[in-house]
Amino acid sequence: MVNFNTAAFVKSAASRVGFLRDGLPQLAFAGRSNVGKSSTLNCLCRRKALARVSGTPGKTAHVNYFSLGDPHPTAYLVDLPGYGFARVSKSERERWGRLMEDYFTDNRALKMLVLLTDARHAPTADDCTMLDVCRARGIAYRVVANKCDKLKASGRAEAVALTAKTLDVPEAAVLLFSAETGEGRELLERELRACL
Ligand SMILES: Nc1nc2c(ncn2[C@@H]2O[C@H](COP(=O)(O)OP(=O)(O)O)[C@@H](O)[C@H]2O)c(=O)[nH]1
Ligand SMILES: [Mg+2]
Repeated sequence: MVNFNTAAFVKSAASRVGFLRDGLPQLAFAGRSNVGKSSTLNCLCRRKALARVSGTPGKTAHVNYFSLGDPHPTAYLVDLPGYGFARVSKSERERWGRLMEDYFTDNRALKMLVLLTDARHAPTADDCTMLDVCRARGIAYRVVANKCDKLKASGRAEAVALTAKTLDVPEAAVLLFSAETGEGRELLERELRACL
């Protein structure tokens, strides 16, 4: 059984020539810049700084790979470049689009895409596009509404409903999560294990 505690950084790819194509299963994490992708990876792996947590989103996009399995990798966690940051140039956005397109093309090793959203806000058009890509390519996905520690207890059901409605998924596809408190971690871990 794959152990998330064994995660180790493998490499950063700036284009498809750097992609890992060794056939080992991949679990990818996508979402807007600053939504908490790196924090969620750290939370899953019970590490403080496996993936860098940044307060300054929008830097040059890379696909970051972390291996699971010790001593030999048996799967990868993949931190996909964030999107939706307003202050990036058109050429950077186009580079991001090509990188993502390349990552999803013919990637049979991709077992699950975890789409991270901010539980306090409606998902964006870019988030909807991400799920459309999954649907079009038959990639399994899970919606993780992060930062739920910031919700009032009375706002939780409403947050799930808004997220599900905006993304056009069943409410059961939305997991309230907090990388800060660890809420939802065990469930997400179980689900990720199950698709490896
Ligand atoms: N309150 C709260 N803050 C979070 C949570 N997850 C991430 N953050 C904060 O959100 C900011 C961006 O996190 P980061 O992981 O770098 O986002 P990324 O750009 O998607 O990788 C940081 O200041 C984190 O501390 C969470 O679950 N709750
Ligand atoms: Mg990050």
